[in-house]
Amino acid sequence: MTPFRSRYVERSGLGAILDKVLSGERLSREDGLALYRHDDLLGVGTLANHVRETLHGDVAYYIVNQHINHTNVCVAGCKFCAFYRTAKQSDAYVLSPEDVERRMREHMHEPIREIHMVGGVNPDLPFSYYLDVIRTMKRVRPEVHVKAFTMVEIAAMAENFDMTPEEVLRRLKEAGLGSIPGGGAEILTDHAHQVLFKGKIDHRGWMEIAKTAHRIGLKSNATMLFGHVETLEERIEHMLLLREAQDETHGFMAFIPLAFHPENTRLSHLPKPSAADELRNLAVARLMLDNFPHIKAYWIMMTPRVAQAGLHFGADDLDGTVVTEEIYHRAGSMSPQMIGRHELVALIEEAGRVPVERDTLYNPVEAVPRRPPFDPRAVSPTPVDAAVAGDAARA
Ligand code: V47
Repeated sequence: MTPFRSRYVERSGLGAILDKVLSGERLSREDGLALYRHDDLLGVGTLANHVRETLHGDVAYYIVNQHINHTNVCVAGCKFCAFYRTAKQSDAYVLSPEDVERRMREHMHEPIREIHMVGGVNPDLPFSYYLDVIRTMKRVRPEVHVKAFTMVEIAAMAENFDMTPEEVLRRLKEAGLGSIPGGGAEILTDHAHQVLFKGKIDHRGWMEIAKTAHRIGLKSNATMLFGHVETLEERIEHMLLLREAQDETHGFMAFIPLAFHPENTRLSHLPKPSAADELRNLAVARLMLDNFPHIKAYWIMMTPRVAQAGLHFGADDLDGTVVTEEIYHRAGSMSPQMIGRHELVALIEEAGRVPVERDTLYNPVEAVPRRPPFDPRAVSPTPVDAAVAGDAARA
């Protein structure tokens, strides 16, 4: 960290946490709470930015992907959700494998590397539906990585089809599943579970399935839905549970804080979290989750501009181009449904970072930076750093 920045962090009253960060000491529960309560957001952001730059230099990742929500029918009844419908409602839907194929074929001209598929807990679908949908996606685009079905959906499949979660995961993997998205975690505490989403698995169930997936070689992400009924203590508890699990499995790729969008939900009276709160959550996550390689500023949720600022508050990834997203748009998201690859690249460059297109597992697809790269000798090399350094040497 530059002397100017470390003086700034010290003067803002974060000297003790700065010392821990610089010496690589793990932050405690109390440190996490202090970061949430500290009144100087820029001080917290400067600390997080230091960790982010130590891990990733100036690189910011993006992916060209397509989101497909296969059904909005759901029996979980989560209070924060504007997306779900009961099977009898007129706008309830299920996409058949043929519908999924049609949606994919509309975008065959784009270099899509990932399909991100999540949906409701729909008890009317047979297990063969999930296998067919995955096989269809792999037939239409064999090179595409299928990141699909939350831990909650996996748990429901195990229960409905009388299988263990491991059996479900193994069979989905055999059909072509590549990894698991991070949804359904919400806030991993009993209080939040009771108040908001008692119709689905609690933190024990979510974590058990995440660990099982990791054990059989499926990586996953982890989200945190914040800004509703949870306390700051619960946000830290959520992160500590994830950090502990990651020490055990090393299977999480990215952490994604999701700000609650209240519109059209049963909690529509609540205010939407501020942009400052969104930035602070990225920063606290980057500092607390010292064993998570990536922190994602999900632009579709945060808006492109706030996500761009997030690249200086701990985030190293903006996620993807995202074609037709429904969960947040039903809940009042004002973001566009899709931005082109060039716009994503421009957003990253405008933020003073080096865009690197990645695949789902964070392997760089195209490691040629458009701006002069950061000094690779200043940080420990990641695969991307090494690729960037190699390109610079060849130029
Ligand atoms: O679990 C639902 C959230 C999640 C609302 O793994 C809401 O790369 C805000 O899994 N306001 C599903 N959030 C989305 C998801 C995801 C998204 C982006 C990236 C990845 C990844 C995964 O959406 C749900 C829930 O936490 N959600 N309703 C709402 N009104």
